[in-house]
Amino acid sequence: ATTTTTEYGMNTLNVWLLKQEAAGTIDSEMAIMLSSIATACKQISSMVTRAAIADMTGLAGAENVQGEDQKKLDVISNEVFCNCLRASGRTSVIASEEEDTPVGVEETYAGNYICVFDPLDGSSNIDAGVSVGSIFGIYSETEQCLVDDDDEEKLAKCVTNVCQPGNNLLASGYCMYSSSCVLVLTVGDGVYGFTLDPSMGEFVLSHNNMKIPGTEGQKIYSFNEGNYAMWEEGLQNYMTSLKTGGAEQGSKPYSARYIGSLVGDFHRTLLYGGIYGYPGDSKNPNGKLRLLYECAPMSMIIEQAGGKGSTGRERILDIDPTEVHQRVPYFVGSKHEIDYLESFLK
Ligand code: P6P
Repeated sequence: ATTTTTEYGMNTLNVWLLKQEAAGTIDSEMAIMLSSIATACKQISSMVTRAAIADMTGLAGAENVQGEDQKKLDVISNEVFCNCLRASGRTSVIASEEEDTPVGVEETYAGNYICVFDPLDGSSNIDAGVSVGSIFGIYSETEQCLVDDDDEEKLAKCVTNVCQPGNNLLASGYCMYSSSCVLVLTVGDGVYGFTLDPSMGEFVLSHNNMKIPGTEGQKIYSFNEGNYAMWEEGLQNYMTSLKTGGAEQGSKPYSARYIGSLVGDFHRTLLYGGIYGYPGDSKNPNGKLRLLYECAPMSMIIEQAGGKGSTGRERILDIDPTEVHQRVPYFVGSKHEIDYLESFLK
């Protein structure tokens, strides 16, 4: 008799990483980085799930560099990510949404990767139990940034020099903390999803070689339409066409789905198709989302899954950052949806 295991059931993240290393897709250094990030995500998942019980909801009483009120879990999630990356011994510099400037890892633990991340995106949803997520990107340290780690400005400049997504973003991913905890990542060879099995504390392969649906996908648009009045005219015309074009052409009109949490809205778009957007507007011409640790990593994933990530006028992965927390208008989703959107913004 032969034992049968489901194709995914026993493919834990660590087994998957060892297989990728054996196949030469990644080296052991990257395997250690991703395993360390997965450990951070497991810890954050546990804290998010128990937030209301462990008095982890509410404000931390401080603001981040973005001028946003930090939630308790923002601060703690950031510490968890930083600690796991330091312990990996493979990280040289950390750039986080929750850190004013990039942070060098002490020499003894330093490695050759720069890791950028938003440790807990969408945390304004935490108190309501709505899905939130962590987003990360891993760049190879092509310059010795650590030599400047006592000069904040030089270190930040080195990070933006190194973190050019189009040619130096080696891996990216997100972990969604929702009805299930799903870690989705790419190392440049397809997109893979791992669902946390709390009964054994392991991420297990659940979404093999993910591809975003094309025209066969669901007609879903995901925007905060509360900002409609501040949008440029081309975008307003685009939005109107989604709401009326379908009916006029006799086809099913679009559905609006907006969680207000990038990771949740992105994950649904990746699985079902459609478009998510956080446009610039008359108040914030560059929108709200950050290039380095939100739009670039998410755009690497969507392109590896056959979709597109755009500012509406430019491919996200063609943009070289000029400062760590810079914002860009962001549209992401099925290729035909982004192409249609861009046709209104010419
Ligand atoms: P708004 C969360 O704060 C976030 O950065 C993204 O996760 C989310 O998509 C967006 O902002 C929501 O912003 O202005 O619609 O509340």
